[in-house]
Amino acid sequence: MEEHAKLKEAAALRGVEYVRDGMAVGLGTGSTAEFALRGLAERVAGGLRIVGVPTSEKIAGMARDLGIPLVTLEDRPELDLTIDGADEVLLSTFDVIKGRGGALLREKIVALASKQEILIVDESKVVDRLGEHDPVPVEVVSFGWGRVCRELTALGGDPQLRKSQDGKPYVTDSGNYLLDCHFGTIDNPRALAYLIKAITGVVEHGLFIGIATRVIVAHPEGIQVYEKP
Ligand code: A5P
Repeated sequence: MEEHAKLKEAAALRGVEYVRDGMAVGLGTGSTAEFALRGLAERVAGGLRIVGVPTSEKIAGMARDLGIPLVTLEDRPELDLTIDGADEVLLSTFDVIKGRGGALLREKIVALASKQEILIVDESKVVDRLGEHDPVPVEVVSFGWGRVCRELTALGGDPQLRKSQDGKPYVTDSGNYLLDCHFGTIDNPRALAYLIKAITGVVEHGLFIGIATRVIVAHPEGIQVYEKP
């Protein structure tokens, strides 16, 4: 396994240690979250009794194949914890960008239903300012997406419609489009989050503000666990 993947796996397996018998667990999306899913499945095979709420159709399918029992948020409106990856993390505030994997809407709904949101990342995800490397993905209804683009441009976002490999617009699990917005470094993520959410046609965005409760960062030298500041 390449070094980067090893770090993702190390962070994921540390995250899985927080899962206890009887918990309802949000199952994140992305390559790091998939390592956590496999770690969780091993514990389930060993007798751990949990139920999971998946944040994407892909993770739901993997969880079923791995033997992790699934429920919906209607069955379990309050979850004990969620384990998920992230694209950029600001450790000073726990503000985060998520959504490169396209699952930000369900990820945010599940995170908000959870008492704890545990983020598992390799050190490359830790930034000094949000927006350093990654765009902010914005999920929008497909009808009139061009108009929303203009509003996001007015906010300085330089939105790009995300495309699938076949060149057609990428469609999320909830049937929406994604606009990847390149704001550059973001001075005030909370204010930007409000401004984006206020645009009619926006369903949700990838700025996760005040949601994460614990961040697990894997470095080549070892793991560091950060609690909400
Ligand atoms: C999925 O929509 C994203 O929010 C992921 O959590 C994020 O892209 C991290 O992905 P990796 O773990 O694959 O880096």
